[in-house]
Amino acid sequence: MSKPTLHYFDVSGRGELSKLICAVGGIEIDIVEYPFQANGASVADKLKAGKLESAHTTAATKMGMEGCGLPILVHGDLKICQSAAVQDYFCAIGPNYPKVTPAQKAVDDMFEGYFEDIMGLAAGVILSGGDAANVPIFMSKVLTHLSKYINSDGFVNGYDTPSKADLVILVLTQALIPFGATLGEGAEACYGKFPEAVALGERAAAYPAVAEWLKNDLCNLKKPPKAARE
Ligand SMILES: N[C@@H](CCC(=O)N[C@@H](CS)C(=O)NCC(=O)O)C(=O)O
Repeated sequence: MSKPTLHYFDVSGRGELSKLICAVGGIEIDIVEYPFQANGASVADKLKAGKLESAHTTAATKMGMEGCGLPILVHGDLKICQSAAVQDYFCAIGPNYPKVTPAQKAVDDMFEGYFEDIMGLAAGVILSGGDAANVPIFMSKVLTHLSKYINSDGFVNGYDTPSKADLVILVLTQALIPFGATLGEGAEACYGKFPEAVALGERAAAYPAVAEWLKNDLCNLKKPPKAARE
């Protein structure tokens, strides 16, 4: 079968976690990038703003995925959207991804669920005029809870290899869009309260396959949208 193709914007957002999972799992993917353009973060905001005509909506329609947000994954006959579905598919097919038990997967999924919650909040600040003051409050709430599952060394599920939980923490503590950008000058104070989470993000970033990915031109973890790059 041909390589999976991941369609996403030219920012970290919801796409980077899938790319990190592929790096850990040893999956080669093709990536198609679109200029970061959206008419809101929540379903309510998108419905209020009305239909968006853009490169990604046109491409989605051409793929038979009209009205679907990104990421979109195409692999052979499989064509899906929804980031959690895409992420889990990559976890399942990656030969090097840790073989997590149901309990370990449940922990991973909990991290992923919080990631989606705070993604919606922080993206809403960038896209729909949401209140940036809420981001450090909710980031602190999320990291307070997730830190209970973080050890002072190693990865959350106890493998030598990071799984979804560790990669979520890497993105939560290091991504520019939407977290660094919305925390702004308050980022240091916010993350400073969670040294174990920050250290886990750094451990995950230092894992060889991840470290290699972070050097890839298509890694957007710390980059602004292409239009804003020099
Ligand atoms: N619940 C969906 C949300 C998808 C979503 O809203 N994606 C954003 C980018 S992160 C998007 O494509 N926005 C533009 C649009 O919906 O056209 C998921 O987890 O994938």
